[in-house]
Amino acid sequence: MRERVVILGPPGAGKGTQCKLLAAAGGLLHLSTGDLLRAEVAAESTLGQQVKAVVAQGDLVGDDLVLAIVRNRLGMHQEGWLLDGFPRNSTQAAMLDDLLADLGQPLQVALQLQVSEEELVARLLSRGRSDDSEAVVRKRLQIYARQTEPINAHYQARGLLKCVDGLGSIEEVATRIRNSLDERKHSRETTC
Ligand code: B4P
Repeated sequence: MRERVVILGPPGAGKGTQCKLLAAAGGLLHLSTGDLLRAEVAAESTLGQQVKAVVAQGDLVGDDLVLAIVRNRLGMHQEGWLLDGFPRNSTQAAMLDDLLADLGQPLQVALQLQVSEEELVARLLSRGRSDDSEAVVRKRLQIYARQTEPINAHYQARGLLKCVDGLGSIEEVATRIRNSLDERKHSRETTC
């Protein structure tokens, strides 16, 4: 059976970086809501025009809009998948539970990448994306602490949460993630 995994963690934790590796190795769909929103902005679509300012300021895009994007993609894909950047708050977590129940595709693991704030700021400022100025990065970290981090408890209560140290080289982190997902197949123990 292919894996169905949510990757959680603050901005700059390396969710996108690690999902690309995992998806390539395991033949999984990598669904990044951030990438999909940036693609809409780049295409200057009607949707892109709506979300451009929101993303540039580091705020979260509306829940219904993001859910519509995820629903479309998952509905077309019955095999394994990695959700990167979604859910981002408790409303999106509840929406995802309902969507996966509708699709008959229960989540197997919510994997949280852990990185110190100092390292996150350094990574994001050196990446230099247009929403990576210091003020916007600090705002995104505050929104993460207020709205996204609390959803770890949602997954912990269901016995689905796994935590992985996101510090170290990209290859070291990838090995830790792989080991954590492999352990998961043999045990339902939550390790955070
Ligand atoms: P995202 O695209 O999700 O961006 P992110 O959290 O900044 O990136 P990520 O954690 O994936 O880090 P990455 O691998 O790139 O969100 C952007 C915006 O989109 C949000 O602010 C919001 O406006 C909107 N949005 C997205 N999803 C939404 C939702 N569900 N609801 C509402 N709004 C939503 O790594 C970062 C950097 O670190 C890279 O330069 C990378 O090379 C480097 N790096 C990675 N691993 C490293 C390692 N081990 N060591 C050193 N550097 C490393």
